[in-house]
Amino acid sequence: MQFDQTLLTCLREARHVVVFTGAGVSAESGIATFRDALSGLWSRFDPMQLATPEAFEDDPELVWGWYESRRMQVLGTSPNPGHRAIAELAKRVTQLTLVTQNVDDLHERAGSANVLHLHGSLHQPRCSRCAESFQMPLAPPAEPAEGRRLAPPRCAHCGGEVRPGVVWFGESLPVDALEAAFAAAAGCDLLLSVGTSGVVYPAAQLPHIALQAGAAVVHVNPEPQALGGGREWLLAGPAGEVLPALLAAAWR
Ligand code: BJW
Ligand code: ZN
Repeated sequence: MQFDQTLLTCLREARHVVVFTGAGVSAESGIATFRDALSGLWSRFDPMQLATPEAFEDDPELVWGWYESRRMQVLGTSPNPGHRAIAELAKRVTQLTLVTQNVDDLHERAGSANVLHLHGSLHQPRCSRCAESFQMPLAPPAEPAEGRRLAPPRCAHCGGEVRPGVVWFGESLPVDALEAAFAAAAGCDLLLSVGTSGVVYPAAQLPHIALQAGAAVVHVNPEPQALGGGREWLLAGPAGEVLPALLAAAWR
């Protein structure tokens, strides 16, 4: 794989790198991206419709069942070379801030620390009424026979329904994580945007903030991306191939 020399120098010399990831970084671990059509028993449903507070209010068993099946899928898979290359990059540069939109824990399992999760986590459910966190058993019950519906557990504190600890459309992002991510983007030398369609706000602002602050922005994505100018690059390909090759080329 060939890389632009200016880009390699930028990466090697960057004091602060921000890595901003989306569902594409977990695709090679077998986790479908958010905008891929759902498969199997879930193929009748639209994730845009399920990932809302209204959907949970209308049909908590359907929504809880969907999130439990996704949590099971994540527990059954492993980080891929893309996640591992990001953890490795943190050892090579002075400062690295990892910001993810993903609700899985594959970055952490690849060895990344202090990951800023903008859209929450599949693994931190909480009470929908009093917000008390809920401890999920590591090996939860298998999906029910019909494969979809599962009654959410009840909060030990107030009896309310437990909900997934993720950020749904129309909900606020965690303020501390969002502020830290914005500050990192505004202060970095280079932002690597990996495997995101960049259509969900406010997270999608991060590459723009970095560009406006004069940083270089590098997109890693197999699909074409609109590029703004000389300090923006596309490395076309899957993250699990591009990122290890990029590190090998920059620190050969
Ligand atoms: C590979 C690959 C490989 C494949 N290697 N790459 C207009 C302007 C601004 C905002 C809004 C607006 N209209 C509405 C809004 C608000 C809304 C929003 O942005 N909507 C847009 C759809 C327009 N935002 C919100 O509601 C947010 N809250 C908010 O703004 O609060 C204030 C407010 C309230 C009320 C009204 C207005 C404002 C909250 C957003 C929460 C998003 N949550 C989700 C669900 C989380 C739980 C769950 O997973 O179920 O987060 S939505 C979903 O999208 C998920 C993802 O994190 C997020 C981003 O998706 P991502 O990661 O980019 O995945 P994909 O599938 O889209 O893309 C995958 C990419 O990977 C593709 O490019 C592939 O090519 C690539 N790829 N294989 C590398 N191997
Ligand atoms: Zn409660």
